[in-house]
Amino acid sequence: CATELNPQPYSWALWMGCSGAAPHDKCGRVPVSGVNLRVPVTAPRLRASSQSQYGNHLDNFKMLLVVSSMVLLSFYGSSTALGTLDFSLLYDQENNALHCTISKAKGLKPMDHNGLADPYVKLHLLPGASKANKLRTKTLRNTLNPTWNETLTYYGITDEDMIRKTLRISVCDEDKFRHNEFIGETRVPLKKLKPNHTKTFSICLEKQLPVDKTEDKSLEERGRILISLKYSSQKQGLLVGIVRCAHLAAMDANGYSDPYVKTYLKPDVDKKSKHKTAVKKKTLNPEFNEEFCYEIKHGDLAKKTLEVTVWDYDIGKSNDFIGGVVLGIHAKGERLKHWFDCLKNKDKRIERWHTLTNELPGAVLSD
Ligand SMILES: [Ca+2]
Ligand SMILES: [Ca+2]
Ligand SMILES: [Ca+2]
Repeated sequence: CATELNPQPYSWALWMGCSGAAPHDKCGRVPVSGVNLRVPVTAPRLRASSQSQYGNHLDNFKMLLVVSSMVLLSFYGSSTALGTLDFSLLYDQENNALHCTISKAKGLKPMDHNGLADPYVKLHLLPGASKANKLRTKTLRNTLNPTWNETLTYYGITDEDMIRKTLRISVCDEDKFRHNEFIGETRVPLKKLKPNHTKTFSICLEKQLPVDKTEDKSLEERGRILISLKYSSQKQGLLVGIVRCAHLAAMDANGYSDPYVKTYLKPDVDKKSKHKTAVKKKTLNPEFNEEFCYEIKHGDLAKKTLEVTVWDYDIGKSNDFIGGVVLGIHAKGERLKHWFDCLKNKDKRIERWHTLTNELPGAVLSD
């Protein structure tokens, strides 16, 4: 391609365009030993008028090549040699599950003195990064080309999550005596996925991306809860089912919680609406399968809100609040829709996943 150069536009873009055959892999890396500057062998065809002008152009061109190659080396040599990652994602809509299969990484950046690393992959759902929504693979020792073939699953993923959330996948190096080190990451907005359709990715890891400043930090996710609602005309009441929770935040030093769930139907004038499930010991994914009945006329239900909170039972000190959710006509999104669908469909049991957050607007929390 060098012979086709015109003397005037010796620009960066032209050089880049011309360097299509230059050695670089799909991550844009230029192997240091293989840097091959394509200085034109044949003189460019010139319309220029004088020999001295031509000489100047050639000097400028050589200078530009040298500068370009230095820029290229420092840019690609350091920043993108982080490695590649292969994974696939599947949103199982019916079961509200997001399956993330981490296959393998290649050419990871060496992180340890022996020129190798001990890589593992960490997943986060953004916004709302917290311990509760973090999943990780096992660590593979002393390798830059790890094969995990591990499937990590998020349960309780709603269609709303699929529109709103981004999956952050990062590769880190485990260290015994120091903090684990970040190697590289990638982010997938979940709206890119079609329900029930596996999508395969093969990406180049990037440097840590800045956290989105618009992210709402006031509400932190603390896990998910599967709730069923049914207005029973036979019992003249609302049946609230606490089915199970997933990915709860750990509130004990052992990395687990001892969760139980409380429900209130508010306003609660005679303080009789409290119901409590049993405590499940040492788990972040408890199954409760308990149902409570609130006797209430169907017509009065629209004015009420259902407050559901999850707690960690502790011995010898007050229990820790894990997270909660409020359903009612003043709620938003899935929380409003679930309540509305229940009011509209008498005698039909409607089960939905909800996100638990660290705060409940307008609620006074007491254990
Ligand atoms: Ca290490
Ligand atoms: Ca605790
Ligand atoms: Ca506890």
